[in-house]
Amino acid sequence: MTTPRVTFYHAPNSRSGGTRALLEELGVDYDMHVLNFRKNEQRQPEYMAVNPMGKVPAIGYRGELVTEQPAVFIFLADLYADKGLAPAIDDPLRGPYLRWMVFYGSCFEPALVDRSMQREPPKPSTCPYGDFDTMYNTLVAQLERGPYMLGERFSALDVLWGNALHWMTMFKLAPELPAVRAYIDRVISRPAMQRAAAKDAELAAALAA
Ligand SMILES: N[C@@H](CCC(=O)N[C@@H](CS)C(=O)NCC(=O)O)C(=O)O
Repeated sequence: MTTPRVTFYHAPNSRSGGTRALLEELGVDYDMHVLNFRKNEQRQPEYMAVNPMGKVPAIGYRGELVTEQPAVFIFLADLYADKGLAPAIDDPLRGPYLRWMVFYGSCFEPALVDRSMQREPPKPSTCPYGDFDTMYNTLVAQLERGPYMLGERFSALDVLWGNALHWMTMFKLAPELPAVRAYIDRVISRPAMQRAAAKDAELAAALAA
């Protein structure tokens, strides 16, 4: 049976860029619904009816909606399991895979947002990510085991983290340690990542014109 196509809700130069890169790595066909942030299309009734958060990425599949980057990544990599970007449930790497997917949304993003807003986080024992240095050192220690988040195995995790660290170090929100830089370069130099970046730059230019 062929897998039904997903609808991908996307805006260039946004968090949905990572999902575009993942779809490119998977090499699957999909329908793309582009939202022009310059025109605030993500906040218009048509899209708010799709995703009441008014945010991307979002995936429509068989009448259901998937949002939140880690969920979107887990969903797509499992949907196209034959592409080999997600360890299966009985693979010992499945637990670490889920750990680092969820770490992204529950620890890394909140820590980066607090840092970018120069907001004082709660004390480490009540803060979801402890404190910034502990969160980041834990992540970097995993990267140092390399070459990928799961060691020798490249997975959807690397698309998520490679892309996020690329942007966050560029904005100077995440320290560009040597292991982090090497990891980013390893991931973003992949042909699919390069293709996704080029397509997104083209799309951004077309929307800006
Ligand atoms: N928690 C969401 C955050 C998504 C998000 O903040 N997306 C931004 C793009 S960088 C967005 O759609 N912003 C448009 C808006 O809020 O109007 C996720 O991880 O997917």
